[in-house]
Amino acid sequence: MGRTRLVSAVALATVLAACGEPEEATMTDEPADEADASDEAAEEASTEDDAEDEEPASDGEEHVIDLVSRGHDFDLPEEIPSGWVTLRYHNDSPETHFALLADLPDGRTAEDSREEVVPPFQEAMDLINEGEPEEGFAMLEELPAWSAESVYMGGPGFVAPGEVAETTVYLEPGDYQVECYIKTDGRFHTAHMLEDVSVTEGSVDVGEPEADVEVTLTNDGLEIGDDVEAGERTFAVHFEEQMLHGHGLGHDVHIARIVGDTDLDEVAAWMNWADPDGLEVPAPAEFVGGAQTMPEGHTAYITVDLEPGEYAFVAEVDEPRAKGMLEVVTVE
Ligand SMILES: [Cu+2]
Repeated sequence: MGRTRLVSAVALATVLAACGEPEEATMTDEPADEADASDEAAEEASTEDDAEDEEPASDGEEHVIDLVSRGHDFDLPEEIPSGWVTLRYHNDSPETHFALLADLPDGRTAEDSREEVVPPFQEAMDLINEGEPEEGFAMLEELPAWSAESVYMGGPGFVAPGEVAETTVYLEPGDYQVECYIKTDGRFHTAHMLEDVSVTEGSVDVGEPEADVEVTLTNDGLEIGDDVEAGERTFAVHFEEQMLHGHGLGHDVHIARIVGDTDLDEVAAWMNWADPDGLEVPAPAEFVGGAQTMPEGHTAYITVDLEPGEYAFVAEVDEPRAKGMLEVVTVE
């Protein structure tokens, strides 16, 4: 689970009072660090803009990094070059997973997260599962201050067993970690699915991908710009606005095939990790990828091979339907 503070709708007011601006809380909830983190985020956004200006449009070339899960694990390179990177995630395991990158504060590693961040989240979840949500959310007071300085920088969304998903993001050099916090029997996968990855200065000369369909995420919902045709399609996911939702995280988007027995109410309810049934395997739908949460102003690209049929585009937030963050698309 992430470094952003966990908050329930119940605990939201308390946590926000302690943490400052809600919009900033996805990047930092320590007032002393707010300015630094904001600057950093602004710098990242402007660097990305520069890169977009300077680099030629992609001529189909990609820099692909393969990630593989065979169980509760990640197999990936220790180092990847900065720039536009396509993360191709092979889920060779029997459970749904994802691969979320976080840019860690200087000097921090996945080991620090394992020791100081994962345990309070698991204890919180255990208490929520035991019917003690207030005590559970209180556990998140135990999170170390540095954890709030991590910045989620996207990555492949939910991927069903046996599927391969591709998500392209722009990565600045730095020390990152990759994690999955799906749950099995109430236990976050993060206990094992949490690895360091270093993004190095050696920038690769690959342009920004070209999209077939634009997807826009604002605080008012998700919008899909065009009709979607069957075949291999690339979606540009624009994080036009970002906010802290009731479960303590920003929004994102995941794509699920709707088949005969897919229950969209069940899919919507599954999107809240702080619910005992939320993010618990087996997933209620066959997910084929997505774009994990990023700060406002960033864009991620999802490339997916779509068969004709219906698909749900849904954000991993509490109450995605009420928030306009669950859209059904007919692919023809
Ligand atoms: Cu997982």
